[in-house]
Amino acid sequence: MPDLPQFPPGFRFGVSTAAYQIEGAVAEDGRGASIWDTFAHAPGRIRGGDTGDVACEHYHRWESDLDLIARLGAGAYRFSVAWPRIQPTGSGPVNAAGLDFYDRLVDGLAARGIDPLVTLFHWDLPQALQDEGGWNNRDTAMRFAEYAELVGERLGDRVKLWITLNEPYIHFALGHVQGVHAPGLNMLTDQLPVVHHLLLAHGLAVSALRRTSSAPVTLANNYSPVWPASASDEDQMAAAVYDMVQNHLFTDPILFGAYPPGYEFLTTADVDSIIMEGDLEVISQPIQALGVNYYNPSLIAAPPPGDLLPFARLPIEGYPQTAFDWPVVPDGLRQLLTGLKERYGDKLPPIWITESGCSWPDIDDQFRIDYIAGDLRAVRDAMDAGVEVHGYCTWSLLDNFEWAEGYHQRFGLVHVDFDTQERTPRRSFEWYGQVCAAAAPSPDGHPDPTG
Ligand code: IFM
Repeated sequence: MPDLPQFPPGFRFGVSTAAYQIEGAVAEDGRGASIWDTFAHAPGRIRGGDTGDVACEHYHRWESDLDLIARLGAGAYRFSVAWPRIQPTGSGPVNAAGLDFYDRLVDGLAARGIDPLVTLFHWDLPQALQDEGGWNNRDTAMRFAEYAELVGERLGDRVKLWITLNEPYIHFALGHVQGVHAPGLNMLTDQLPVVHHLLLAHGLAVSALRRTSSAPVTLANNYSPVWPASASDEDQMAAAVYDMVQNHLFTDPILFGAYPPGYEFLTTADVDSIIMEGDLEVISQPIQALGVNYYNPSLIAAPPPGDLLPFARLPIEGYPQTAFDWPVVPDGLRQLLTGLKERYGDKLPPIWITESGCSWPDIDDQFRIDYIAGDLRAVRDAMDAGVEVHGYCTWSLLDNFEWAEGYHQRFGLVHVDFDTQERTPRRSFEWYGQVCAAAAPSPDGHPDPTG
């Protein structure tokens, strides 16, 4: 093992990706359009005019990409299923070719001894559902449950961990409030329906997956420890609101069966017209793991006078910065993990770090090695403080389509030349391979991801 603390037997190391960011082949084999196809093709939305049309051509290169994961020696691969490949318009009969693709992928992983960890929604909502109101429409949650059932029926015998939603907070905040991600909305009031329907979709999908698979189910939230900018009442208050929205809004309803105090500011409507009787029971049914994505803390101050948001995010200075200008604060991961344990206590299921990584372009990327090592030490520190963590997936296997930043940010252990599609493992690939190789098997040899 490189210079890192030991992880307990059975702790898993993996890599993560997502469909729209790597697959390409957006018009092949019956795939329908997603909100990201529409958004990326709208002028001025994505840096450099990039789109996910081709991305890493993973749809065609999946076998050699799985060979790379096998060469890395990772025990788990987290990928997402593109809903518009399974149901091109988000409802109705299955598109067999789409489901067959993921079936082959899962079999390909099994053949290489890699556990599939499957995300059902990594932001690529079928455009036809957006045309009906998207997550603002309660019906989208029902459609998501049907989609989850279709995928569960087909892959449920082999998947090792289900992740219903990826980062609902980011999808909500960047896609529906700030408008810098698809679907590009700027909803400044009445945001609660989007939040609630995402949570309801999660809950209904848990039921669908329980009917079709015995694998554990979770969702992956992007958490960020919140640092108030000062001790002033105004900054403390703004920080508390921010903490509620980013860290509690998509977790309290699931683990406590109730929205966090203060959530009502998200709507001017009567909340009972949005949260129907029985919804919170559906949302709060047991999950067997909690997915944690971590990138950096948030420094929060009171907003400038007249601002529409109740908080302001300030830059964090005095730390190294990634190529994306994100501060590198590994101890933030320890803070957030111990904070989750403090808040949720016995209700907190075992944690999987479903993402952690950085944008760094060099092939000789000591920066990324240090970054991942820092986060792994933070995870180990949190475990020593009593937090149960079962696995760690780094973001990402490959350089890929980084949403509004197009191909300008490179998060991969493997460099991708987007002109030739040539893959070149970075130095971090070899290093992370040593981390994976040093993982101690569980006493029974091959653990269940939450076992
Ligand atoms: O690329 C994204 C991923 O899709 C979701 N989590 C954060 C990553 C880096 O921005």
